[in-house]
Amino acid sequence: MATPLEKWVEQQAALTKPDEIYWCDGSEQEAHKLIEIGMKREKIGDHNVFYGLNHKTWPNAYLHRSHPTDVARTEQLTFVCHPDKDAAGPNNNWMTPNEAKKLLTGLSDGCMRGKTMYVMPYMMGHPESPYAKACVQLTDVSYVAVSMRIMTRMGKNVVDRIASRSDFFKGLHSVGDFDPKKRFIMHFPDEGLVWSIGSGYGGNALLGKKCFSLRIASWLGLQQGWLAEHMVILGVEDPDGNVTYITVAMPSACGKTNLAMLQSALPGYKVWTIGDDIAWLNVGADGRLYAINPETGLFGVAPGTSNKTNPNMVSTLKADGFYPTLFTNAALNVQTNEPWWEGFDGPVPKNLLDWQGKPWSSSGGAKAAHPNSRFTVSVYNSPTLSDQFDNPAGVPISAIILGGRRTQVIPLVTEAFNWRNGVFLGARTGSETTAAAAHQVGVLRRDPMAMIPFCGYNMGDYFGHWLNIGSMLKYPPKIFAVNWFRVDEDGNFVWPGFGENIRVLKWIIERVNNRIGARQTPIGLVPHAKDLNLEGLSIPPAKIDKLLEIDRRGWQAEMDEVNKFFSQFGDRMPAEIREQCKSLTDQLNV
Ligand code: OXD
Ligand code: MN
Repeated sequence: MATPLEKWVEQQAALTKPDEIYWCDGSEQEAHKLIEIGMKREKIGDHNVFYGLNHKTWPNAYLHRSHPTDVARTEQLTFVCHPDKDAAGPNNNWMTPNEAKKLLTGLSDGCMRGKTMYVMPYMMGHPESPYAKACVQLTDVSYVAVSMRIMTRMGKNVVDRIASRSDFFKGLHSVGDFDPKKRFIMHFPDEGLVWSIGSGYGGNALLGKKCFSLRIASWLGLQQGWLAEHMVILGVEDPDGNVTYITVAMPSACGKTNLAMLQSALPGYKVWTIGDDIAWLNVGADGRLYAINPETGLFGVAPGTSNKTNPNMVSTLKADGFYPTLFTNAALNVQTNEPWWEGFDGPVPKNLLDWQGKPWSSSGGAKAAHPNSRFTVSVYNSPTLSDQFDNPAGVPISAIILGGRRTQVIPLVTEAFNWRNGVFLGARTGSETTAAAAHQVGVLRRDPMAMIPFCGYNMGDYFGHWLNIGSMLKYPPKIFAVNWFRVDEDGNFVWPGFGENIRVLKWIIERVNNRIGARQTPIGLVPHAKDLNLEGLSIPPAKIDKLLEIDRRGWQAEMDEVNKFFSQFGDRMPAEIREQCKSLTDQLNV
């Protein structure tokens, strides 16, 4: 008799009508085969799905060019379909589940004709972890199948694990005909289902990532008492060999991957990578907060990545390890057959094809690599991989950092007074937008806990859930905000960032261990300049003071925006957060 999984696959095939159904086993041999298919048979527009790069300098690396209209997450086409609109909240696009399914059924009818349907069984999280989840995604493009093998633990064993159960998480994906008017990424949280059509790009198509591990998982976390967050997980080893585990929430393209693989500018410190994008946070039996990274790969922004900004990432990309490494919408150096992007090491190569495969010249002003061009690479190739990466229990978290990209107002680092004040600190976070999503770049938007595009339910309820998690913790982590992006009057970044960010992490660890004091201000605790190790940096003291000052005028304007943002959530905004907001506003106005 067919299992629920087999029946579900049959039903989706009856709708989408592929020529062939292929069950992935997740093996390396299979990845070779799928890449061959992508290089020879499957096409997107005029290009083959994969193009082989120079394997002497970039072992196992392939270039993928996406459809030119399909280069970033499309938040405006992403819906969370709870039966009740208020459950989705003003932070999500919403349709009733019935309406959404009717629309998608029409668009999906026959969408895989002439193609292969790949069936991908995968785990999010280590299979032995009590927090891991069994999932199955269907897709009609080899790029997504190969990417999912890098990003998740894909394998036949997941089918055995699901066996006759029907509570596995389901993802139906088709690139359709790439028509942006027929592109939708729909979530059905109560059914554990994601249905995505019309896009082959990252977060729209690799459904284990944003769709499942954040939007659906955040909803599961609300029901079950845990958190799914847009966070890096890292271990900072001090010169005595003690490792402190920290999570860091930042919006897309704000340097999370660089932070996760930071090469310390301070001698004796070392950063160990556990994750660069997603953390699932659970309350442990000992009353501490434990984090696992449900993913196994890094889907990072290529532009700006170099031996100067992130040497560990360059080593990861060039490692001859877990197969393969993919570049999406990078430029191509025709002479050497190597990928290239703005901000990479060395001079700009002479003969470049741009991200669409057309000859490129700097005189046109357009970038050669797409600003949101990406790499997809296994975390197992990273020289900084933590020995705790595969620990099914996760790592105990001592500090949570909630940050954003802010050229003005927000200090370099602020510590919340306690967990509940930390929830307010996260809730009031804003960030200037980047190319990771299809919208205008550089506009300030509120982005609480960097979750505005990813929270699968009403964000008012989300703040309440954070407060509840705090009550469940005997040893809550300390909560901080950071901002690496302040600029001076000439528009230059004041803080050097990258490997120098260890100086801020060091201050945070010292605060966690109650080794140093801090200055109390209405917005939180900020460092005494003397407690920041600035040895070897040439930033004038006046500029450091500026990074640590409380700009009262700026904060008053900030709180006006925060009040406006919070008011959208009406009564779903916890009274306690509203009160903290009022109290801070009053203090700033005296
Ligand atoms: C990502 C994103 O791809 O946040 O991680 O956009
Ligand atoms: Mn992300």
